[in-house]
Amino acid sequence: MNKTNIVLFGPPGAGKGTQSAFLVERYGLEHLSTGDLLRGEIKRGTELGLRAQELMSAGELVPDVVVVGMIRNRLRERPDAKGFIFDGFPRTIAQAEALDSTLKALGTEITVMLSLEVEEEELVKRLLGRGATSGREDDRSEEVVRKRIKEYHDKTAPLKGYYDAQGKLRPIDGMGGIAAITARLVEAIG
Ligand code: B4P
Repeated sequence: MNKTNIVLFGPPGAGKGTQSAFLVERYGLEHLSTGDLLRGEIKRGTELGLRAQELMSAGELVPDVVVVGMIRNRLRERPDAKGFIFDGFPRTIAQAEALDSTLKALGTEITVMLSLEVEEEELVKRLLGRGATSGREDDRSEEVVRKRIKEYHDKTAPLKGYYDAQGKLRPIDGMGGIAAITARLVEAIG
């Protein structure tokens, strides 16, 4: 089956959530954000949410087994989707391998990884800016924001090599205005 499956990649604050909203509308794809799914669990006060909350507010990643399980369930629930935008997932090599094998079992694969490239000080500025109004605990303190960026460099950035080896990495300049960045993404999707 010919689905379009996009990994929208980048450090915290790179614009993954922001840009996903535009791409989902333009291409009619399903949006799968592990951050949003986890925040939903926290809001509902589930056991999983309680566990995730502590890690997220400390700027750490939630265990692979938790997020992989959530994504697998969503993929199986939507066999007729035109494709998916993965926003904030995968974040570790183990998650990427699990995603590849799940998609393979469903007869499809990742089409492209669009990697938003943004300078660190701009990330900190954006996240603290959101923290001033959003009530998101992990956006409030500079210490936690920098910890999230460090987690990204340690555990998540190596995924660029993983997708590059499959010929699927497309770096995108993520600096500048939101509309200009959307235009770059649309051009890369083609
Ligand atoms: P996420 O919810 O994925 O959040 P994020 O990476 O911090 O933000 P995102 O990149 O989507 O935000 P955006 O730039 O759009 O993760 C939160 C936490 O959940 C993680 O730290 C982790 O604990 C956990 N988690 C999630 N997925 C996981 C996984 N797979 N494995 C393990 N743990 C996981 O927006 C940021 C701000 O910038 C906004 O205010 C926006 O308006 C602004 N902005 C965007 N583009 C801009 C631009 N061009 N110019 C100016 N401002 C801009």
